Amino acid sequence: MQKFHAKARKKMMKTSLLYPVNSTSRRFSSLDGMWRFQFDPESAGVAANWAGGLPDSVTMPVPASFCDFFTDKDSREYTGDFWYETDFFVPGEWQGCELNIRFGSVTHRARVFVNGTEVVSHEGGFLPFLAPVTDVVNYNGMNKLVVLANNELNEYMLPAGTTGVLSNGKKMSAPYFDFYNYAGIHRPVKLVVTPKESIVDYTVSYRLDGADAFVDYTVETSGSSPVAVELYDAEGAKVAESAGAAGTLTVKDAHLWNVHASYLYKIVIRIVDGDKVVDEYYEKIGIRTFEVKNQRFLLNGKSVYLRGFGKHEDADIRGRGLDLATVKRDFECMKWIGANCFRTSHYPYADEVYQMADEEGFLIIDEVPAVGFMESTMNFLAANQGNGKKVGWFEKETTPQLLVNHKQALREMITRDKNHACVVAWSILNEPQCTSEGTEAYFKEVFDYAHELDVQKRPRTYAIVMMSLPNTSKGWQFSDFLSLNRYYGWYVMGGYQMCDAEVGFRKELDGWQAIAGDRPLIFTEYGADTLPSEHKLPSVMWSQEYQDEYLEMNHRVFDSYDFIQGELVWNFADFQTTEGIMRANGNKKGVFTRQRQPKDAAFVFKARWESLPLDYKG
Ligand code: BDP
Repeated sequence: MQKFHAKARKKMMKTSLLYPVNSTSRRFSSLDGMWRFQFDPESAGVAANWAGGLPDSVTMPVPASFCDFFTDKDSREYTGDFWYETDFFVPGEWQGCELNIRFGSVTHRARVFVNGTEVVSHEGGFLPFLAPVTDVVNYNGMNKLVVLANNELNEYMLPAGTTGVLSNGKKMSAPYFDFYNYAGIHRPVKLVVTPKESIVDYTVSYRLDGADAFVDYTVETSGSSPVAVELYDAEGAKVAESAGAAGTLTVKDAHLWNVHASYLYKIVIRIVDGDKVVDEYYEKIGIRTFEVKNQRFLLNGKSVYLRGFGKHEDADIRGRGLDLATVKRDFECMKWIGANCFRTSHYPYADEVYQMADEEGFLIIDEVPAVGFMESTMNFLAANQGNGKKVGWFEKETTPQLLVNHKQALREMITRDKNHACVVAWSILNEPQCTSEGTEAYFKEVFDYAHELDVQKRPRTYAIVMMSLPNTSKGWQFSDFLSLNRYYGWYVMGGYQMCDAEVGFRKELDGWQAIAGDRPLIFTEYGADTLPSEHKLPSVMWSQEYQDEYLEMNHRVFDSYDFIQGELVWNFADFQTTEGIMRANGNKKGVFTRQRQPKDAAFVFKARWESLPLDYKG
C-alpha cells in the first residue's frame, strides 16, 4: 500500500461540507461518467508517475463500486491500491474563484492528484471531502484528475477488519463486519466553484413557542463581510429575515416538519458588501424538535413510536455506488409498508438519501462506520477470521489511532448532516465489544464529542450486541436511549425452540427495564434469514413461513413492554456479504429481496405498522 497520510492543508481554512448548489455566486459541474481505472497490486503507481496518467486502464463508471462489474473472481475480490482517472475542462471565467473538487465518498481512502500535483488525501470511505484545486488547474483548458484509492482493512479504521495474503500472493480483506467490502468512487464527484470570500458552513436549531418557532442560526464564512439570512416558506413567500453571522429567525404560525408530513422552508444565506451579494447559499430545512423524555421519543413534543429498518447502501451490479433510482424505490417501499424511520447502518449514507428523507418525512438514526469493533471468533462468522483471543477492543495498541479516526468520522458526519430535519439521533457504534475495562474511557470520549459537535444535542445511542447485558455491558450508561440488536429465535434458540427463545428474550428485557431509567428502548436489529424461494408448512428456518412466525413472536414481546418505543427490523433488503457457510450469497434477512420485491414478511409489517398509531404506547 502506498502511503496514505493526512496532508497538511496549504490553507488552514475549514473544509466546507455544504452540499453544492448553483446560485448567483456559485457554480458546480458534475464530473460523473465513464472514467478510466487500473489495479495497482504492487503499489508501484506513485513511483511510476501514474498521477500523470494511467498506463493500461479499463473503463469504469463513477459513481459505483468496481467489484461487481468484473466476471473474474480476482478482480471482484481485489484488495489493495487502485486508480481512477478522468479529464475535465475549466472555463476561463472561473479564474479568481475558489475551485474544489468534492468527492461524495471514496472507499476507504484516497489521494487525489490534479495535473500531476497531489492536492488532498482522505481517510474514511463514507463521507465527503474536498480537493482544493484553485492553484493547480489550467484555466480555459483541459485538466487531468487522478485518484489513488485503497480498500485494505485494518483494526484502527472504521469499519474494522484485517488484510491477509493468500497462498497465491494476493491480498484479501477480511471484514469484521457483515457486509461486502465494496470499494470505489461511490458517490458523485463535483467541481465546485465559490467566490474567494464564501459561506463555509451554517448551523440551525429550533425552539417552539405555541404556534410560533424560533430558528437560531450561526453562519461561518471565510471572510469578515456582513451576513444576511432569509427564510422562505414552501410557496416562496419570505417569512423571516435577520442580519449577522449569528441570530434568530422568528417564524409566526410555523408549519412544522413531521413524520410523513414534511414541510420544508428555504433558508437563504448571503455575504453582502453594501448592495453587492458576495456569496449566496440556500438549502431546504424543516422546523422540528426531537427529544427523549420519560421513556418516550417526542417529535415536536408529541410521542412517536419508531418503526422501520436497518438498511444498507447495496444493490445489484453497482454495489454501494449511489443510484438515485434505487433510493427512490427504497422510499416508495418504505412508504407502502408504513415505516417511519431507518438507521443508516453501518455508515453515513449519500447526501441525497437525507434530502429524500427530509422531503418524505422519515426519521433517521445516523450511524458512523464504527462497526467490527469486536475481537472474537465471530469476526465475522467466517472461519478464517479472528484469532479467538478475548482481548478488550478498547485496550489494544490500535485504540489511540482508532479513536482519532472515530472522532474524525463523527466530526465529518455531524458537520455534514446536522441541518437535516430527518436526522433525529446519532448512532455512535454498532455492536462493539463493550464489557472490558477500556470501554468506559473510550465511550465517554466519543459520546461527549458527539454532544459537543451537535448544537441540537440530538440523543445518542449505540447498537448493543447479543450477550452484552445490563450487568455486563459498560457502555449502555452513555446512551440517551437503548438500542438492542437481538436474534432470539434465530441465532439463539431458533426453529422448534421458539418458545424457549421467547422466555429467554423476556427475561433479558426484564433486566433492561429495571435499569433503563428515563431511557426508551428500541430494537435496532431483529430478523431471520429467509430465502424467497422457500415455503414450508409447518415452517422450518429459512422459509418464508418461519420469518413470519419469528416476527410474530418478537412483536408479541415488544407489545408487552411499555418502554419499548421502536422496532427497526434487520434488514430492509437482502444484501451482499463476504461468502461463507453462514451466508447464502449474502445476508437474506431482508423484508424485501435485493431487487426490492416483497417477501411474505412485508405484508406482515404492512398490516402491523399501518394499524399502530403514530404515538403507539404514547
Ligand atoms: C449484527 C450486525 C449486522 C449483521 C446482523 C446479522 O450488526 O451487521 O448483518 O447482525 O447477523 O451482528 O444478520
